[in-house]
Amino acid sequence: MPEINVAMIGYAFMGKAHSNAWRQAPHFFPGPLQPRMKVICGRHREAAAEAAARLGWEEVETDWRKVIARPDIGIVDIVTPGDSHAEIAIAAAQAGKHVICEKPLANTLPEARSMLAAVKMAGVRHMTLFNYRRVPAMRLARQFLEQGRLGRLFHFRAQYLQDWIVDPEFPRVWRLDKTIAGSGALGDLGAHVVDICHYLTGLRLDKVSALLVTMIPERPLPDQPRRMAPVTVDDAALFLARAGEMTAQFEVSRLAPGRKNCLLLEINGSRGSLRFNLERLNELEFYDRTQPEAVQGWNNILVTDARHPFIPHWWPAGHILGYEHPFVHAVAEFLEAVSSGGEIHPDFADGADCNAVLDAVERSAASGHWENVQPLAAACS
Ligand code: SOE
Repeated sequence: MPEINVAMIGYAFMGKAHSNAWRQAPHFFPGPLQPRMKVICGRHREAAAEAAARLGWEEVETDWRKVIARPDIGIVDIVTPGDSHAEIAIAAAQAGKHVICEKPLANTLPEARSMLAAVKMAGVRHMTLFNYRRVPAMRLARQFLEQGRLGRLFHFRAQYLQDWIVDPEFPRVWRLDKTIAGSGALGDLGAHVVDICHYLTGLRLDKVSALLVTMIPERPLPDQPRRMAPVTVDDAALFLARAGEMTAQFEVSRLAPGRKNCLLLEINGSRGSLRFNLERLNELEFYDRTQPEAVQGWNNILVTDARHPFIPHWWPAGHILGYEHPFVHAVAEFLEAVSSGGEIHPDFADGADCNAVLDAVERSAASGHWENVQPLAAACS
């Protein structure tokens, strides 16, 4: 089977999730291309070497430019903080590499547009890794929506809540610094639910009215706990949106005690409704109004049967999946797209669509008015 060498730039939390995916994909989704975990890249050699040994990468490099210049590398997987996504992805595309990039695609809309233009110009395959699209229950939900089982769409409702920065003594880590992270809960959590809204409904959010709040404006520096530094991103974001006639509402926060990684969705249509909770990710709730009235009620579907998406590759019915599996699905489908030259979603256009919504949210929070989501530039279409 032909091999393709993969280089991963970055090695922290997402580096662990992606490394596991590269390792597992060929075992559970044997496909046309065998990925080889060739080189991992990080600025600090010792830490990168430790990650390489633990996560299973063959070589270590400290300069991503050297990685991209290597002719033996076929895929570049970017898991660094958002401030370096654009530079690395554009250089990788220009060097003819296929590119995977963690979400959000970029810290700003202009950067996202340049990234999209670069991959299109280079003719390489590209993917924004919104992992939740490949939770089996999410793909099943999408099938229901495509089949018209919800009818005319009225409302999309999403909350994504975490609690890891509730303590005011929690340090001002990079995710709380706008120059590195771009935004706070908005880009980190809001990006996921905006993308899921686009994915499930097939509609694009077109206008928003938003509020961004920072409740804990300064925190101790990680390496100097007696010195305080300003938090320059939002702790929480709330926004209303429209996609044509459908209304959408979003609440994302990292200040919600008890909510660990709680992504809740509800979609209401003329024929029924869907509900999903990421902390119960093997389940999808469906209310079908077309059933006889006497039996109408919420059905809780355990999405672990062989007829459900992705499941035949894993375990027998009822043997549940977890957080790491959607990353495996993403990598396996990306390898297929690289091999066939076919389309893969979410691509950089989907990533840029999401950035366009985040951009409108930031403008609306600043202006206090409804703001239109800018369409992607014609140059990118
Ligand atoms: C933030 O805590 C975070 O790790 C996000 O960055 C991920 O995208 C999300 O999947 C889980 O939460």
